[in-house]
Amino acid sequence: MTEAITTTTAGDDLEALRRETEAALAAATDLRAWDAVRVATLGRNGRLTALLKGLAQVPAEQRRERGAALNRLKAELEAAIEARRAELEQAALAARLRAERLDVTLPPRPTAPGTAQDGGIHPISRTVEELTAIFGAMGFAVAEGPDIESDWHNFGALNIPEHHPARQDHDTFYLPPGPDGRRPVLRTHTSPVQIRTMLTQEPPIRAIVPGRTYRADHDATHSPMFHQVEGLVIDRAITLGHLKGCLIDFLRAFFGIRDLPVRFRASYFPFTEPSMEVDIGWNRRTGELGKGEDWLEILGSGMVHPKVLANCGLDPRVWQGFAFGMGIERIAMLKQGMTDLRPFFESDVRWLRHYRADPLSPPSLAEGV
Ligand code: 2NL
Repeated sequence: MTEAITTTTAGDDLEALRRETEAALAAATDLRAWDAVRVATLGRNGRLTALLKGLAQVPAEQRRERGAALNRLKAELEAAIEARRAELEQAALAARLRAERLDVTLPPRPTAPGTAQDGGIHPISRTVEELTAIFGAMGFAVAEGPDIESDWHNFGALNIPEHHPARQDHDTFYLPPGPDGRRPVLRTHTSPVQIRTMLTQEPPIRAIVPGRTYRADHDATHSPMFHQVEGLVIDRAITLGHLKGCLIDFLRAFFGIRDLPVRFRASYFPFTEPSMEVDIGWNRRTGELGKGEDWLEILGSGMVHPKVLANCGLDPRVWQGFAFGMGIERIAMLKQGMTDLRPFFESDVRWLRHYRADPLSPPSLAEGV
């Protein structure tokens, strides 16, 4: 071999090395095989390395030309080897991406209850899902808004003036004054979201607003952070009859009692006129809903006050509607037979395991929520 090199000037051996190396590279279909070709060519004992070492034995008059040819070949082979590496790495990556492909849209596999990895839906979230399913079927859309509100959105627009006793009743959390000198509040009800909805959307409006609300109050039935859902319907000819039908249907669907007794009782709210509190039939002694002689207050409602409509830029001679509000913890507790509100926010896993809902079984009206 060395003999052949030293006696060749035409470079046939270099041409052969090029062809053979290129063929070996093409035949190398993985990085291991590729590396073997690289070592066999450019390695310490590689064929090209041997040719370069042999240059010393080449007669002086041929050495210059052969040296240049060898250097050209070296550059070409290095480039070919590098190009093949890139190709194989690309192919390996593509194969790996194909093999490790994961469909993140597949539903999770059901796991045995009580196993470490199983999760559940918090009863507040579940109740919101149920409410949304029921009102959604009646054509209501969900609206959301900020937890930190201006005094005007939380009180003023709702016809609750500066020194109205309702402000004291709300046990409001105030924040430090903003640049305008006014103190923002943590919303004491979700009504400011309905104010924002009326300010930004053209009627007809059918919205429900589930969300967090805040009042400085803490005992077995009050938490400083709790949840409400309010509803709002605005159109040209909405009446108290619509309010009653809507709420009776909702309460019967939510509690799953087809003939649940529902009573409307005159009341007062600054933002509705007339206003009505809504009671459902139950047995005070056993706590059973739908049976017995007793009444349990469950929510507040009324026809939106003309001043509230006007505050939101709606002409009360054209538009009217109804609104209602209820506490989510309260209706969840009644449905589940819970007696204390505090565990909702204490994150005790034993309580959560007991009251959680199955994430694979969302509420549906067909089965009864
Ligand atoms: C209750 C009573 C109620 C409303 C909330 C409302 C909102 C607007 C205008 C008029 Cl923007 N009314 N909301 C109306 C009546 C009652 O809630 O006891 N909630 C727990």
